Amino acid sequence: MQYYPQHLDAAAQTALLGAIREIIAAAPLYTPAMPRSGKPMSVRMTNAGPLGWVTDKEHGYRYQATHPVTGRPWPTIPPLLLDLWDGVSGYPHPPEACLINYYAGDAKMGLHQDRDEEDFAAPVLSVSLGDTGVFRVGGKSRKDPTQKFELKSGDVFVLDGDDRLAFHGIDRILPGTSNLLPEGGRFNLTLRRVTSRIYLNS
Ligand code: MD3
Ligand code: FE
Repeated sequence: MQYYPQHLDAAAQTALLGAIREIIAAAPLYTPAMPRSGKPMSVRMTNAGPLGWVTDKEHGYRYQATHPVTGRPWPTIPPLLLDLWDGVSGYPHPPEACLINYYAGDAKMGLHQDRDEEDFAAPVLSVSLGDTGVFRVGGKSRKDPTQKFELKSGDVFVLDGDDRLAFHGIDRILPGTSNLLPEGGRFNLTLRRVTSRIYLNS
């Protein structure tokens, strides 16, 4: 994996936050639920792009073209993020999904693999904004030892190769570690390819 600490400066973070606020105005954060149990996740989510990652009790983890609550198509991915993908992903086709996770003070995300995409050859690009997140990453088996990292506002991560299927999660966020969000908390954006099909002219 490639770690770009503080890749986005304060001005770029503010610009990106503005773009996220616009996405949320059109596609509000909603509370996803775990497959089968229906247990609500503590992280709230929305998406931008042709496809978005969603989960609910009835249909579980999946990508779909519309917001599960409003039924509308997701807003487009901001140009700033498409440029970032072009600059650091090393992948010659644009992302199809931008998942926006919002962690309020007490939110966390358990250890998991990202395997709802068809194409594991494409990297996943992550951008952190706001309060620091305590990130845990291990190996391709749940039993592998894990390492902790602090993901700070402006940090960019590119997960590719073997790391693409590593178990990972967010143990907790550290409230009061950033002034970017007046309401506190942390945004994480992940850019992904979902399908293994490449369309011309896109
Ligand atoms: C390591 N999000 O949305 S991003 C997720 O901070 C997710 O919100 C976390 O895990 C967050 O699925 C972590 C960093 C990240 C993303 C994808 C990975 C780390 C990864 C894929 C493989 C290994
Ligand atoms: Fe993940």
